[in-house]
Amino acid sequence: MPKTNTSKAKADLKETKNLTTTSVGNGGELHQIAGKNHPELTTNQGVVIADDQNSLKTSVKGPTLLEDFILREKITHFDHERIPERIVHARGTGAHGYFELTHSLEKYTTAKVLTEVGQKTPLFTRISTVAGGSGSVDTPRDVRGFAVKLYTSEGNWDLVGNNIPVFFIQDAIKFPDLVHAVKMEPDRGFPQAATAHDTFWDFISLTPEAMNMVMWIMSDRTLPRSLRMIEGFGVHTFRLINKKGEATFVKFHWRPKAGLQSTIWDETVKIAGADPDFHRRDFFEAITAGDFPEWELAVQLFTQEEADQFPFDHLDATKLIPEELVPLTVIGRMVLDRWPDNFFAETEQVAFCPSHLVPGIDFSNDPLLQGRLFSYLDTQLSRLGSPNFHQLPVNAPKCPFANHQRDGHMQMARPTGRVAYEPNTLAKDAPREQPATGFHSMAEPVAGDKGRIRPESFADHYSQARQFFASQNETEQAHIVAALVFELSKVEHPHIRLAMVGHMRHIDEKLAQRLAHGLGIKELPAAPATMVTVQDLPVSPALRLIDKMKDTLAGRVVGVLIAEGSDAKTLEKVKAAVASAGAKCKIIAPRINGIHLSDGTEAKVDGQLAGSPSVIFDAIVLVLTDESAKKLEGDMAACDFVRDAFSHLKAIAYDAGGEVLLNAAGINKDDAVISTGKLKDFVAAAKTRLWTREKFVRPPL
Ligand code: HDE
Repeated sequence: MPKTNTSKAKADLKETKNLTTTSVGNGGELHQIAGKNHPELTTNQGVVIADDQNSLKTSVKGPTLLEDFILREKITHFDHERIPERIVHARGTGAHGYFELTHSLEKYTTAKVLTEVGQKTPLFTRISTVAGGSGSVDTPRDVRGFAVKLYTSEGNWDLVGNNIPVFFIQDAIKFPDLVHAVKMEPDRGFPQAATAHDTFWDFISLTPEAMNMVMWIMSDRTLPRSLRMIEGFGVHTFRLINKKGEATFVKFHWRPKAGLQSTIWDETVKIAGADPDFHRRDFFEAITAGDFPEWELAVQLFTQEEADQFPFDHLDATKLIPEELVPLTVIGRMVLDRWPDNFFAETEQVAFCPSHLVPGIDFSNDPLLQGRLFSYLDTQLSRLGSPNFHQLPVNAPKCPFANHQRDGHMQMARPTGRVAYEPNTLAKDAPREQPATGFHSMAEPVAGDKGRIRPESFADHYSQARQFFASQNETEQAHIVAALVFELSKVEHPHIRLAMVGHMRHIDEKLAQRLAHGLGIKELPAAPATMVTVQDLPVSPALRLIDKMKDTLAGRVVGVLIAEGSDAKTLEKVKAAVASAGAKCKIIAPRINGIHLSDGTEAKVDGQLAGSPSVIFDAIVLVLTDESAKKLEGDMAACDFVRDAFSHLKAIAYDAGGEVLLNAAGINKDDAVISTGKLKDFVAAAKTRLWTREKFVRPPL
């Protein structure tokens, strides 16, 4: 080792020694460096730690001693930091908030959370993807889980739904098969978080009941722009029970105040690389900035008699009830206004169970729901390792709770007294059942033969899928076709592709033809036999996505590309115009520091160009000098910034220098490529995507 290095090593060692010898818990040098009087660092047994930098060794270069209980405690705890991730919905983002009732459902239910207008019920919401592991990206094509735990005054009510109102299967017994088919293939361990592979489509092609859901997942509903911009659905039919014990069926809908907003597939794929945490970061930034995500809670209410008239079974989770048939009534709002203090303690340990409900709400006989009532409690036991998971702060009810359950792993409660049973005469203050106010299941008469039976009324697998596709506009239909072509082109087995084209013939003959064309299949396969005739249900505009996008820029982000010498005044005007529309600008430049504007001031840059592609913005602005634009012409990151924004149908504003870059990137101006002289027009264009541009950048299949 050269002499200088040796002396440096010695100096380092000395420095470390100095620090550690003086860093004892009662205010040593380290604490002085930090400049604060920190609390003492201790072991889990409360012993103050003198040195948290070095393990205990026999001598300065000797082996580490087993005796080092401080090291062993720290490492052992670390080794056990992970708990089993959720088998599905492992990747999720959560936040605290409240539900405020604005319209009483007193006529239908006794549940206070749905009858006490103005009451704010605290809640925790977790939104997730389904297929990927907890470390997977935020933006695969996937259903989003939408789970809400309401800490009501009568106990916890978990409404564990999805952002799509229907599901793949009708009976819980098929769930493990569905999940095994969609997850990474077991022999190779890939693909992660993707449906575009053989086992998924093999299973689907043999499961006609999944076809309605297939239409939904191939639509842009599975490519949300933000978790703030998705709907949530309880999916199953539930029941409300009123004072008289009368039941009314209910479906729950969460509708985002920000409206729906999705990304374009090519954009989604690029976002995954640009920012794997795109949704979590967006949620975090919005909530911590005070721009709280908000949803309306709406219900569809109907009676058994009305349900008997529906052209499908309301207990079949592969079907929805069109809003045109049973309109939605808005009854309240959910606001998420607090980011968790600790991701693991709250978002990871939160344990949702559809079986958690409160008096006045009841299950229906949906066989999928019935299976879920078992599964979630079971999964929490394995994931959280103890029947006491309800004692974790994020899971504990906020109303009083007491019973005679005792002991078990990680028991945190310290019940007193000798009585842990009921009835009893020995403890006057022991908890007792409450026949009048306690939870009652609806007294539903049940008759029939026991058996593994599926109702005939569940047999129509195609009509609602057909209705969904027919209800989409031209762009939405084109995206569904493109998604199917993309997914099935990844499938290696031709017979699976053929089978899927066959199913599509029941949904829409033209769709089947376009799909066959996109897959290079010359002859259309026969459509599979059906048990019932496929119906032509009326078109339902409420099933569209683009129509549910809001004409607003609020809560969105505009990326502004600047470089050396960019015009300070134009930049100010852009910022003001975007801010007055309720959105924010992020300033992007070739360097994070040292970019000077025309007035000589140094610009505050939010992102470096290569690491901030336009896919992470809703619209872009180019504020450049001719000179800097010329330099950027040779930088593919700059050209892609512009080209991707154009290809993803976004609005682009440009000044004179920006125009140089536009030309270099080969952009033909259209209605959404607008001069910075017309910022009002730009803001209007940025509120939506220029759908008419799509045929020029992505010819429909
Ligand atoms: Fe789930 N599901 N699921 N699911 N599900 C789980 O529970 C299950 C279904 C949903 O953020 C698991 O805690 C079965 C429909 C969400 O923590 C597990 C069946 C809907 C979440 C489970 C279904 C959902 C889960 C895995 C068929 C929409 C995440 C970890 C009968 C209405 C909740 C866990 C969170 C999670 C089982 C079908 C939504 C294994 C057996 C339908 C949002 O218990």
